[in-house]
Amino acid sequence: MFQFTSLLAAALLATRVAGHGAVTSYSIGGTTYPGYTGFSPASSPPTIEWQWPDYNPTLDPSDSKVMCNGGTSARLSATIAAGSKITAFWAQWTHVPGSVSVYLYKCSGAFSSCTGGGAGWFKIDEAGLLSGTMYDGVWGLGTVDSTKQWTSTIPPQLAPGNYLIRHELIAVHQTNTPQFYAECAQLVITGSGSSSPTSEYLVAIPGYAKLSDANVKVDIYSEAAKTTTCWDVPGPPVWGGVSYSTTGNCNGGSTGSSTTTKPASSSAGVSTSKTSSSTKPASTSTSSTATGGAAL
Ligand SMILES: [Cu+2]
Repeated sequence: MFQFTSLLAAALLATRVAGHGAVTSYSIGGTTYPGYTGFSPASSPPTIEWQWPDYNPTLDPSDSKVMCNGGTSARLSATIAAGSKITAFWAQWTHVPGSVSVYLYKCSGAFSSCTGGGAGWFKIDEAGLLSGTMYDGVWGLGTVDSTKQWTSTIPPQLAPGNYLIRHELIAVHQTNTPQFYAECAQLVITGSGSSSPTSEYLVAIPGYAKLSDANVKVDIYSEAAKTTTCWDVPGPPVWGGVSYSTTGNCNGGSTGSSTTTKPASSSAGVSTSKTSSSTKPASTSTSSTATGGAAL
């Protein structure tokens, strides 16, 4: 018994160490951009990725670490054309139930002064419960587990500028204890687009989700989960996404949409001027910024 217990403890410890992960590199147009590889922050070699202190999950989305895993700034940036693909790589990952989300944040100026603060984050890609039930269905996070990578397309209509990109994995294998893993990198997005998301797509991180939210604190081993076939990925609805899947979302995100693919030319939520407010999804109940509506 003692031996079994010791082995179990050792196994659990190993799982704890090996079970986590973080984005460790990026690829754009065939060029690999090394990221940070962990546990010993170093300024050399410089990277495009904000250096994070450890692989450990953030357990409360109100923790500031949830934004970029505690990272601050980076010395480099990568250039990518709007409409192009970026792939993030995880050196290790083991969790299957949960989601992948990808966010952007437009810096108002230089990266050195870009903190990611305020309601400026918007989601461009996500994959949650793709089919089946929460108990034993197919999860977007399973793709990261099996391939150790995730590819997204920068919305082609997006206005150029300096942006942060944030890859967020939310692992829900632990009962009522979601684990958030997010890392950020610096992108110079080029192109001739002139669009940016309207306010209902913009969130502050932290602030975008609460631990008490029904879609955040979940028990995938409950009896109810065995018959639950949808789950809303935490955070705002996807803006300007290309070929992302809302299959398995209870409400197609929070937009009420049930489409599985949004065309690149979709005008939903697109704003080319600060006064545009006519394209809000019908189910959005938040008030406009003009009337003091609080950011999510
Ligand atoms: Cu883990």
